[in-house]
Amino acid sequence: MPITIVRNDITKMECDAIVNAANSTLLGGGGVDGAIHRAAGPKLLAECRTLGGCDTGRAKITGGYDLPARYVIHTVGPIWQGGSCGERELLASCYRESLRLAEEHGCGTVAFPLISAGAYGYPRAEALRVAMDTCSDFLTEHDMMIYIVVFDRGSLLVSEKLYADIRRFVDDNYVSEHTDNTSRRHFRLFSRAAKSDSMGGASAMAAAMPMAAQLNEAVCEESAVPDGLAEAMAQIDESFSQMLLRKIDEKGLTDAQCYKKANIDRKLFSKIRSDVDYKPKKITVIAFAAALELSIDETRDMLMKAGFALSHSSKFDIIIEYFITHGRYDIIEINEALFEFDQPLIGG
Ligand code: AR6
Repeated sequence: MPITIVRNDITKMECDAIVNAANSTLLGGGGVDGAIHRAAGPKLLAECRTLGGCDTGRAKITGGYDLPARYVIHTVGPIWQGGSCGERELLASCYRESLRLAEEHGCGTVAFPLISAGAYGYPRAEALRVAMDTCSDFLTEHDMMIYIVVFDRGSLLVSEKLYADIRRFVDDNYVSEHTDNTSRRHFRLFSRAAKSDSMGGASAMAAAMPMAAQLNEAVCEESAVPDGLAEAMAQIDESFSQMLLRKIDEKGLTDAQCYKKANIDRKLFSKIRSDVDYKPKKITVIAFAAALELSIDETRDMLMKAGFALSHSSKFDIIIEYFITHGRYDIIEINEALFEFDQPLIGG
């Protein structure tokens, strides 16, 4: 997946480069800057001394020394002054300049902290939005894996209103399903089947397959190929891959427009394109459904082609349903919300 949000200490990230939220002296400080210098060791400071500082919105690169990362890219974010002093453009420039340096040094994976969102006071949700928008713009022209590393639980990463709306939607749907006895029985059966569905693993349907296979075996005892099976197989439905390619054409998108919008990398898309029976992960199907702006029925249909469903027994599914039924298809926004609710992110 080309861009993803993770919760981690950036000094532990095993990337080609990690980015440091530095100050203009480049001689170390508190926050993530202090953590990076501590983990990299004194040779990092020695190299930083040779760089002659750095302007706000610009970036410079050094070795990673004792860090798992090969390089540290030092960038200086703007100090938040209320938002009308060019902070957004300067912050976007930090991401752009860092990515440019990363590319010049052949980096395939880069991890950013939320620059300016600590001591420099940039509101977290807005800082995240600038990070996501700038990185995804960069990815429309370049191939790279970008991690946005969020360290602590602080203020919300999505707007309070959106958070409250989703919370209400989840509560309404989750509760109604669980107050009904019949549904509760269904839920138990479903969740047993779904135990192996780790979003990326076998689907609930696939998990239920052994039972279906046993039944089939009993039915088939007398003849190797039961009557009608060959005919039924000949009428097999359109596959996930076929449906995806058809929908891309119907929406008038190019393949690249679609997979980039879906936050899926080119290699994964090529695999799907070249294998008519490709079995995608659930998070991949949903990312394509959002990129193609499918209705909720079309989304269910596409999920079914891959052996998945949307259920009210899963918070992840309800959040996806919220965004699709509200016609909100921005993958960045969906992922920010999923992250906030501790759910897996969508994409490749
Ligand atoms: N891993 C990932 N993120 C971290 C870590 C970590 N180990 N530690 C903190 N953060 P800040 P700024 C997050 O203050 O706002 C320094 O003194 C933190 O929660 O480090 O750009 C410099 O020398 C926050 O979300 O950087 C400058 O003087 C984000 O990193 C000044 O602070 C950035 O917080 C720069 O301020």
